[in-house]
Amino acid sequence: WIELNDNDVSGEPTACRVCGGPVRRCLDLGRQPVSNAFLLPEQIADEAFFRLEVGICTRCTLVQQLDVVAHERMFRPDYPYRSSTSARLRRHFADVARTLHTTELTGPDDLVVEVGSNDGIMLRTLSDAGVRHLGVDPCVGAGDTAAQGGVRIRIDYFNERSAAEIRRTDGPAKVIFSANTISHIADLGSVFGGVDALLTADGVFVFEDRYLADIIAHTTFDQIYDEHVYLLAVRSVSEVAAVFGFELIDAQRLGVHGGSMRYTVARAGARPRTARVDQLIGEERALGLGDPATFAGFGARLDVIGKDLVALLTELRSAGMRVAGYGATSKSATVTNYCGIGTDLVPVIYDTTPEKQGRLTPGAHIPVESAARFTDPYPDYALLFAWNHAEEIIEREREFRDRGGRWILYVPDVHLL
Ligand code: DWN
Ligand code: ZN
Repeated sequence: WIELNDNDVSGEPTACRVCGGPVRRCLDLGRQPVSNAFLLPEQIADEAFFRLEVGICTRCTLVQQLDVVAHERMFRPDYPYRSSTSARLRRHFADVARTLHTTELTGPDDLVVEVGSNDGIMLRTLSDAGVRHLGVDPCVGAGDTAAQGGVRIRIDYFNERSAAEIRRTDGPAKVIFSANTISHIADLGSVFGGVDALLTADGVFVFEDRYLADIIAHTTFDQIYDEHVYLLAVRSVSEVAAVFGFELIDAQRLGVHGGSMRYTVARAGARPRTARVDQLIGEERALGLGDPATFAGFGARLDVIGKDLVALLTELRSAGMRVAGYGATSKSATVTNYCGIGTDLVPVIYDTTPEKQGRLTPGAHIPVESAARFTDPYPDYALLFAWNHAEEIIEREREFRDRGGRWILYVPDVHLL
């Protein structure tokens, strides 16, 4: 294996990436691979790793990784993740589209731009409704799928440059939307610079992301991997927006991905701020979210999960049980590599994504096979790495349990279903 060198990681910040305040290091998840770089066996020798460490800015409370993998290495043309594999997410984003349409995109010519539009899961609904739109995403494969679904796509990173070009060709955007992408962009100045270049005077920048309070409450430590440069919360988003001349005017909790938040940002002073923002900031203060000590407890809990999981898998192996993984998620990279789980404990992971099948998981090198083969024959135990889709997967695979199979979950603690 090779270490990412200085060209690939941006180095340990001595100061907050956004406000310049002091960053206190609080969590070390060790040597980790690029979480969506699924490999062919001949690529193992060139696999790159980085140190996954998290710190918190004691000034603006922004939780951030210390070493950041270059975005070109993570969001390559063949980036395999597809949002539309989940029925729940398809419903969620159709709802998002309808809400934006009825509340913000009310003019006949209003433009919506999505940052990180993936396979068009959200824009598809707005395209069908005849709304002017553009998806911006650097990943060609996902973009092609979106385009086939009738979504207008620009294969590109979103930043000041691309945003200014879009403004020239398409005019200003009434809404800039993004889901699970803003936390993936280390240079938040380039994001807000792009929003500044593209948004109308009274437009909104709406984005969803995993919520730090839920990550801490449920010890979902596997939400920490290379792509999640930031673990966002209401207070930190409010501070970040202010640094760039914007204001967080609303925040709304969401159930997806184990607990998320929808942030609505406007130009400073352009729109009234709801009472919900300050209320949530107060709740975060009470939870100690801005306090480095909170992460010490989190680190201790995740260590217990890791040890319990390895102990259970080892015990099952000794008992001659057949164990398989389900869902070759990005999150599974953190779990397998942090806990040292390889093919000896989990010989295969089943997944519905064709782009991942026939490849090996990053770092742990567990083969990924089609989810259609899960039944052939059923394992005795299935370790559910896609726990955020538990309801829909357990329902679809109900025959597994009917025949005596058991699901292993590891958040908020190791348990069987
Ligand atoms: O933020 C991110 C989120 C939104 O998506 C990205 N950084 C990357 C990605 O994270 P992830 O890989 O952890 O996402 P999921 O949604 O937990 O991935 C689910 C995986 O499980 C996919 O590979 C598809 C697979 N799957 C399956 O095999 N059967 C999913 C469903 C719903 C199924 O029924
Ligand atoms: Zn800061």
